[in-house]
Amino acid sequence: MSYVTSQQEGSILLMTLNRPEALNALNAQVLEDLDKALDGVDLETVRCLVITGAGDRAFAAGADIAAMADMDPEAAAAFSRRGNAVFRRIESFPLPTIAAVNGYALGGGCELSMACDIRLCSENAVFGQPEVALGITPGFGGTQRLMRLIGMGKAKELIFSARTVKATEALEMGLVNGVYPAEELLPAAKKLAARIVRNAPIAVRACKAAMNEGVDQAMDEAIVTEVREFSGCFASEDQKRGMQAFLNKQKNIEFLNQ
Ligand code: CO8
Repeated sequence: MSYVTSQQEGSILLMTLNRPEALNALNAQVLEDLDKALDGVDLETVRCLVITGAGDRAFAAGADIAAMADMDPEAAAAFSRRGNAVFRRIESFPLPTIAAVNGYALGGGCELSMACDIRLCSENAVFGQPEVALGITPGFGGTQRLMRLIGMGKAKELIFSARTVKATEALEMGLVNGVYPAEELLPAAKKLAARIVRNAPIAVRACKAAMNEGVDQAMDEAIVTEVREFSGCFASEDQKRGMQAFLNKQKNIEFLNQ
């Protein structure tokens, strides 16, 4: 029995946090199972990950408060390091990732969604980093990723006040890319994934690497990163196929991931 289930549909892998009785709260076992689910991704056949939560109430309502209540600073550091390591692995995973946020994404749940490349959410979604109301800081990347996504001022407002935001406000502040009625969320995430996986996988991966690396670099260094990723594509079969197809006015070509 795992707290994370994986279901492959063509070249899209749907990963579901499966602990609905606790609103998919993240304890050590859920983090472990998430890590194992990433180990199990077949990079030959999967081209995009969609991550969601089981049930109709929550993506994840945070790190498990019951599990954290009696931690000392050493145990808290170990838990924070573990969560950060798994989320960093998701952020730098060599495939595009979409969070389909179906309800609460609080604390660690918001942090998990932010480790994904793109966030789509349901109309009943609620985002926030309410940790200071519990006497702690965000500990799975929230103090770092929220400000990168929505800007320092807004991020400080939300984190210092522990205020949560509903889907429409999350959309306005750029935290999510789209809001859908609950039943349309997964279809919309899969539709976006299907659009992504039609493109040359090596090029998509290279774009992700260039953007993830470049965002923390000075522009002169970031351009070097882009040149590396751009030129690397020219060693692929798919670059030749893609460009030949254009020149031959061929449509709907299939990329080989080679
Ligand atoms: N941890 C553990 N259990 C949870 C959590 C959680 N974060 N959230 C919900 N649950 C459980 C509830 O205890 C309840 O269980 P039970 O039925 O056994 O009592 C069940 O899920 C359903 O929840 P509620 O009854 O509370 O449902 P409501 O509809 O009344 O409320 C809320 C929904 C508003 C989402 C509410 O559950 C809530 O406020 N949850 C906590 C949200 C929160 O504060 N999240 C942040 C947690 S801290 C964090 O994520 C820090 C990350 C970094 C950690 C670093 C490590 C050191």
